[in-house]
Amino acid sequence: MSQTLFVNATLASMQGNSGYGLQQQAALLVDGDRIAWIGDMTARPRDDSIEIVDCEQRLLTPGLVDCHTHLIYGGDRADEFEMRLEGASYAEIAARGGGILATVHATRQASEEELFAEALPRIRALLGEGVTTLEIKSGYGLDSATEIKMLRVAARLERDLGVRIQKTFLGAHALPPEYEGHADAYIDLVCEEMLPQAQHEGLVDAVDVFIESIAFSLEQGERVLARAQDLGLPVKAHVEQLSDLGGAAMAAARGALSVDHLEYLAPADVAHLADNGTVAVLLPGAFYVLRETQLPPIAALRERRVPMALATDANPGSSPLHSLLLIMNMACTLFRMTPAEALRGVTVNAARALGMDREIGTLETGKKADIVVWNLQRPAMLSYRVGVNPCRAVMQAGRWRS
Ligand code: DI6
Ligand code: FE
Repeated sequence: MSQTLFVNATLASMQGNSGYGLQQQAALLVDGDRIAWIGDMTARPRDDSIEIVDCEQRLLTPGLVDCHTHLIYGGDRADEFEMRLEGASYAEIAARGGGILATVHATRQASEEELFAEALPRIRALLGEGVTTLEIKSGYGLDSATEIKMLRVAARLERDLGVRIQKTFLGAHALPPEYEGHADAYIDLVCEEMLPQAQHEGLVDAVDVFIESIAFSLEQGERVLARAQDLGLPVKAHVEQLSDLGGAAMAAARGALSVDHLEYLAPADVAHLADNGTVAVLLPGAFYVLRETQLPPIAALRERRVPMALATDANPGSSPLHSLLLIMNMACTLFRMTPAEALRGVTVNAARALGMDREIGTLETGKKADIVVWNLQRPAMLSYRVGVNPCRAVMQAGRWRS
């Protein structure tokens, strides 16, 4: 099995409960697809058969993790972008049958091949900045066939690009037009037909639901999560994005991996996340695009030591963004998070949000060798500079990405 030894590295290992877990003058040994040893340069293994990579003091981090995306979809929503510039709100556009439903229409029309081709440049943009694991949700089909079509595209992206993808079923993302006025009947369909079918095809790693005034009620959301858990699947939820319906407390009480968005989360409800080990996934891209002014309760999350993750929320409506480095900058600039919190948000805490933290998210002996070499020396530089991609090389599970 091949071995690679990184020498003269500055490691942001992300081990420990805060900060970067920084190690200067470090060496790291990869054996096969895993990290086999990390230590001081002076104690490095010396064996002529090992391939040596001299990092020349460059920064090494774990592969980045984008734990919340909707990057498979048909069409675009540039027209709504223009409508919002003329004063229409995101919720008003949704109420008029635009928004998520406009994308549902385009996604139903698109072939699997077209969805794959359209998703490629988006996912490549993420990978080019050091992403080695991402999550992709369904939710623009809202019928069994189209939800399954989307999840198949996600599975094919994983296979063809050699990147790790968590496939999340989001059948309860919006009410499809054919069920208007019959939301409970649609939830029955999601629970009894759509989700079991998608799971039967081996396409579901986790289940999500959108609990919001423009989507589903707390009670409907809970039915979906309960059904998912009956089927043995991990759950998460879009909650408190535009208003406070109490979704975070409900999902956390059910042991959700994460609750996502959270601008309208009441600081008092942060305790539910802390008590249940639920990750707070913050999405500054949607905050920025929708010109939201209500900030998520960062101080309360920090105080209760709730792990905060960050993600692109890449989607055609509220976050047409495909740069995790830009998201880190936004988290610092808009949410006043520290650069260390931002990097934890796209590594160790994002891995936790996917339930994958035993395998990825830190540079640690025994974990998968997902490693990014940056043309940088200091980790704060990742959040600081915008528009220059400092990614030098990416190793995924022990193999260099070409
Ligand atoms: N919240 C979001 O930000 C995305 N989905 C969701 O539930 C937006 C989806 C879209 O506008 O297409
Ligand atoms: Fe989302």
